[in-house]
Order: sequence, then C-alpha cells, then structure tokens
Amino acid sequence: MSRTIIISNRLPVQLKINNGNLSAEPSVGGLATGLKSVHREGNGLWIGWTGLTEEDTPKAMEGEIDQALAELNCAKVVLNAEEIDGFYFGFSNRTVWPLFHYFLEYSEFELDFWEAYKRVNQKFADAILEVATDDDIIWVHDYQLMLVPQMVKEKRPNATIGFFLHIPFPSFEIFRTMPWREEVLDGLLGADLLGFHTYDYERHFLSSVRRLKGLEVSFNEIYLENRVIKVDSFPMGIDYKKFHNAAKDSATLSGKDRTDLQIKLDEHKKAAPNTKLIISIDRLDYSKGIAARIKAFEYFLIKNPEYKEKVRLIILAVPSRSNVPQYQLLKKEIDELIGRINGELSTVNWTPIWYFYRSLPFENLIDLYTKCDIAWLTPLRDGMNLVAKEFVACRTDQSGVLILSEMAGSAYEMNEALLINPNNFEEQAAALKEAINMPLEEQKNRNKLLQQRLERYNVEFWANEFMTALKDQQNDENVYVSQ
Ligand code: GDG
Repeated sequence: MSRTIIISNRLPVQLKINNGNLSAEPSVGGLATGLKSVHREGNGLWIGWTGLTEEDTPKAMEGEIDQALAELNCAKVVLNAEEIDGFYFGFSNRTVWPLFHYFLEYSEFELDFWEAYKRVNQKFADAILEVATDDDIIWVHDYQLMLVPQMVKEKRPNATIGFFLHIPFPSFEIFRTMPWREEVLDGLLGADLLGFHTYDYERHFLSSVRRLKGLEVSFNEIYLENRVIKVDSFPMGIDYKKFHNAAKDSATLSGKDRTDLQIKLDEHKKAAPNTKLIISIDRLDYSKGIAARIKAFEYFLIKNPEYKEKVRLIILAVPSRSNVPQYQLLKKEIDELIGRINGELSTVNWTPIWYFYRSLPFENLIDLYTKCDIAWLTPLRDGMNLVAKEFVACRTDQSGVLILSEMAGSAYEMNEALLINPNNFEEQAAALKEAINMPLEEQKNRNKLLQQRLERYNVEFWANEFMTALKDQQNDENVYVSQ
C-alpha cells in the first residue's frame, strides 16, 4: 500500500530532555498544521531532525526517543554539532538563504559548507530510503534539502517525489552566481513535482533549468529522457479558523483570564485613545527589512511632526539564527537605531517605539494582532509572509489596515492591502498617513474581501492541492512508462 512520507529539516515535534526526562510536544507551526491531514492519511510518516544534537542526546535515551517519535508517526535524522554548523548555519543560512533573498553580498561560497550540505542531505535521503518503497509518495520541504529528491530518485526511480520551496527562487542572474548551481538543479530535478509560492519563483526556476541544464521546458513541464517533471505555484495559506477563533476568544476574555499584554494594551488605549498602534512582527532577519522600516518610521515622524504622540510602533523581533554573524550585526544595528530614535524623538508622555526582542506565546501574538490599528510589514524579499495573513484573519470586526511590501509572496494575493516598495520611504510615509486616516468603512471593505480569500485558500487547501497534483504525477508516470 502506498503511503506518504513528509521530510523537512525540523520535525513537527519539540523534543526536550530535562533532568533525564524526555518530553515530546507536537509543534503548532503553520507547516505542522497544514500537513496534519496529509501526515495522518494512511500510514503516514514524517522524517526530520529533532532539534537535539547527537552530543546532547544520551545514548541510553535513544530507544525512548524513537518510541516517543514513533507514537507521533515521526522518525529522526540524527545530526551532530559539526554537521549543524556546516549544513544548517553554514550552507543553508550563509549561502542559500542570502542568495535566494537577493543578498548576494552576504552569500558565502565556502567549500566546507557545501561538503557538509551534501553529507547531511545524504543522511536525510538515507533515512527515507531505509523505509520507502517504490509505491510511496515522498514530499520534501525547503531549501535545506534541495539535493534530497535526486538522492532518493536514483535509488527508488519509481517512487513519486514532490518538493516545495518555502523561500523565493531567485532570478537566473542571481542563481547563476552559485558555484554549485548545476548540482542544486540536479538535486531538485529528482522530484516529479516542484512547487513554489508564486508564479514568478516558478518562472525563475524554469529559466535557470533551461539556461543552465539546456533541458526542454514548456509552460510548466520539464522534459527529461524518461520522465516529465511538473512545476507549479501553490501559494501557502494559514489555518484561518484557528487565528480567527483565537481572536474571537481573546475579545471575550474577562478579568484575570486576560493576558498581561492584553491588559497593558487596553490600559494604553484608555489613556491615549487617539494614539494609533502600528505593529511590526518578524523573525529578526535582514530579509524582513526591519532596519529600513525603523528608518522609514523616523522619516515619517520628521516629515509629519503633527503625528508625534499620535502613533506608536510596536516591534516584535523574534530571535533567529543568532550563530550567524549577519544576524548578530543586524541585532546591534536595530538596538542602536531604536535607542537613537527613542532618545531623539521621545517626549515626557510618549516613546515612539516599543521593542520586544523575544518570541511571545501564541495568546500574546493574538493580542498584538487584535489590539493594534495597523500592521506594517516591509520585507525586502519574502517567500510568502504568513504574518500578513494572520493579522487579517484576526480582525474579527474587520477593522485595521495592512501595509505590505510588494516583495512578499503574499502581496500577490492581498491586493486590498496598501502595497508599498520597501525601499521607497516617501511611499511608505504616504501609506502610513493613508492607513492612519483610513475611514472604518473602507477598512472593512478591504478586510472583508481579504478574509473571504484567506478562509477559502487556507493551509489545508494548499496541502491538498499539492498532494492532488503529486498523486496525478504518480498516475501519469505509470501511463508514461507503459506507453
Ligand atoms: C518561511 C518563509 C514563508 C512569529 N512571531 C511569533 C510567532 N511567529 C510565527 C507567525 C508565523 C511564523 O512565525 C512566521 O512565518 P512567516 O511566513 O512570516 O516567515 P518565516 O519564518 O520567514 O517563514 C516565509 C514561510 O516560511 C512559509 O512557507 O511564508 O516567506 O521565509 O506563523 O505566527 N509565533 C509565536 N510567537 C511569536 O512571537 N507563537
């Protein structure tokens, strides 16, 4: 019987060892939620790294870990600290991530990183090969595992393999700079179906395949000697109901059940009812354009001093990849920028920027989504950007304005937002002004349309669309072989 095997760098479970006690909590992220139905189907299996290094895992606990994972239909790939350094912090996040987000100057082409990437991709492929049969459907996720499809296809030519890239695929002119560009394409071409968030990423990929591999490419098919690969866009959605319902519940909480942040935000609203709250939520990553956003906010306040004491920017920057030097530099830049701007522009009654450098519990995230007036998201490049979708889903009364960078994949589906070029401060200042003054009726009209779309094209829809296309490939291939 055919089964579906999902494979991603991290498993959808959080493993922790505390004083020799193991806990395994299913994680609640978007990917885990979206793939829940696929994972549960038949005899599904999810393979990935647990988040614990080999050095942190006592040998005596291996059996217990395997058992706990097996109960959640998961299996582990074990990585040691050196592998994580070269493969994850190295090639994945110092070579691929910057290059694919158009930060060519940050991309490091280190042979050692590449070697580690190959070795670890082989480890993931071996973990699949150990359990997969020819009949299985295998769905590989993201930029950390781009060599896996070919490594599996070589050994299991009849298995059906899908690959989804969660980040942008860059234009040919950027991609061609990578020393191992052909090997990366060969890796991806082991798949039978390749999925991207947007049509543009798909087009860039096809262009690189045609120009670097000289393969015949049609509208959305690549012709190899013995098989046809399908390429398509599948814009990822969110768990709309989860966010919408959480926002509804949070609105009805009373007394001691309200979170500290909710109480603080309510107090703030009471004390300064005319102050508009603008939120900015991202992982602390240079691709998210946080530093430029802060500078644009300063530009806005200096150009429009009448808004001083009338607006406040709340920045939630979630710590991320802090082992990578670029992220440490960015953290320092943001700390200094906020310190300087708050120092220069604050008044006795007002601080322009509130800054949280941490991850907040889900309930607090919902507080921010629901209690602010404007969400301001200005990535310089972003595969999709789910925060934009989550903010809109949480606006149960349909108030609120989304200002969104046109460089985010989500901008393609969110035309009713105020779309801006994150490099254009003038345009951003104008959008902030428009958002602050937008009549409630217009906010509702825009959000109503956005919400209808988000509810329909949710994360489950995304997973089902991909799986249906992959299963079609499985059937088509049989036809193709028998011709
Ligand atoms: C990659 C691509 C693509 C954020 N802060 C907190 C928190 N979050 C959650 C949000 C959201 C997720 O993290 C962030 O997702 P994004 O899509 O915005 O960005 P990346 O992490 O860069 O994701 C991106 C995505 O993959 C999916 O394909 O959209 O383009 O870069 O879900 O809610 N959650 C909690 N506390 C926080 O403080 N609990």
